[in-house]
Amino acid sequence: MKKIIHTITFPVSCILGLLLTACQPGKSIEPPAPVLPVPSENQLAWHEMEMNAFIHFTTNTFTGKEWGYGDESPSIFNPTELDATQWISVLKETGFKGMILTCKHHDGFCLWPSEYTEHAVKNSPYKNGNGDIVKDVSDACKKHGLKFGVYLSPWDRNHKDYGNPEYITYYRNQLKELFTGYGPVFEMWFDGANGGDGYYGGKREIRRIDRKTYYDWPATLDLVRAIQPQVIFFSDAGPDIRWIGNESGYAGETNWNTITPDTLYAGKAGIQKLLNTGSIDGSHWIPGEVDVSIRPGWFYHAEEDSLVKSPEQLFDIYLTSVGRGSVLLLNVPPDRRGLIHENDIRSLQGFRELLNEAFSNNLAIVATANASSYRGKSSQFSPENLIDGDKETYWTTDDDVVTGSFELEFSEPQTVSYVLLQEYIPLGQRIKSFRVEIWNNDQWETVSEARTIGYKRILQINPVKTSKIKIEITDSKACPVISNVELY
Ligand code: FUL
Repeated sequence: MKKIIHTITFPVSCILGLLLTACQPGKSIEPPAPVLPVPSENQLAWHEMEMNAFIHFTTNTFTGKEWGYGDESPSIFNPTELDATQWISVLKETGFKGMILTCKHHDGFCLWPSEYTEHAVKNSPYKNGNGDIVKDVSDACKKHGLKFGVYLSPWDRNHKDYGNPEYITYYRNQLKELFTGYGPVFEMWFDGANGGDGYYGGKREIRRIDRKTYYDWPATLDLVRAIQPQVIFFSDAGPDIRWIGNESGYAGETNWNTITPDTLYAGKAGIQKLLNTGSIDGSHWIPGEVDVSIRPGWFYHAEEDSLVKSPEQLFDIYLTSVGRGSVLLLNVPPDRRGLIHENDIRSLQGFRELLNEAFSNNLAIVATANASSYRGKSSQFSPENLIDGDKETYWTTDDDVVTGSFELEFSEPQTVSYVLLQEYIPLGQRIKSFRVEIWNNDQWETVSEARTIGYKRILQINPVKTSKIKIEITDSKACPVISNVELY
């Protein structure tokens, strides 16, 4: 009798407790509070693009220069086989989600028939002056489902008024043309190169501007936002996306999406390193974008045909950009015909094949997930969410738990070469350090250690056959929130 009372009373109180927690209306477990700052919806959409292309094309393509002086005659601009559909379909097939076109580079030549200047495609032999390359490209993007972005160089070595207030009106008028005439623009790229010598309407002199005040950026950005509120702005300093601090293709191994914009004034010592890593306590969400060219130069030069980056080099760049939580912006410059060169296409296709080979068989979906703990023991936050393929569900812990681990176990040992992790960044970037361990000879062995995850982290490990893998979170700003794990 005594025994029966014992077995009845103890479990009943337990079961009651569980039922009360699970069934009381309004008593479901609250999700974690966000760790500020967090990304805007437009920034989130940008993170999800992962790979975009840059297209550099202007008179430089025909002169062989990288920075045109501004005195190039429009008569030299004559791409005889230009086919924007070829550019965009190559990019689409090889996995790019958006592209950004140099509508005007530093030389001032406009790829659309701007009504505010004669230094434009309308005075070139291209389509007898009736061409509009911005339209061709934005239409091709719409047709193939790529997002379209605009680069309009603030520095203009052709314009007579550069350096004076009149130029700011000119620049803003051109932004109005581009933002009203060509459909939705996802990203606006403001180049940091500014001031110096140039043609400037025939004056051929050096003009310097005060980078902090000359452009009155807040008013310019307001003007663009009033036309297209969804656009995100790139510049060295943001406000929406920052430069990653180099043009070689790598984000910092530690890469915070947060940074304090006041520290970003150009010329400040150490700025490139700061841009490369962001800062753990940054006041704003300003993620880094990795811009790099498939060729040594940003513009096409025939003598660089043999120097196109190989598929393997592009794959490495993918790991150090997308694999470190950034977006890759890969420049693919059309040649003098107005086509993406065969060598570049071959490299892009090889790159796509390497990505497919490496990342098409996700072993995590056949694994079982367990964790050291999960928030309120609620299935809403359980480790199964790590491998359910739903980016909106996540594993997280109680508020006071900022370290902890989860394991993925296979029924049969599997060879793993890459570990891919994603934080649920709508609640902020939290994880400060973690390590990857594999089960080897009946014990855990550390195979990789890193600090940040962010939108996505891909760690390459020595290929190893193992029955289980553990991610040990060793430090976090608040309870860790991870939405996705993939193993390859
Ligand atoms: C730099 C420019 O000076 C280069 O020509 C190129 O456009 C690169 C993407 O940004 O600042």
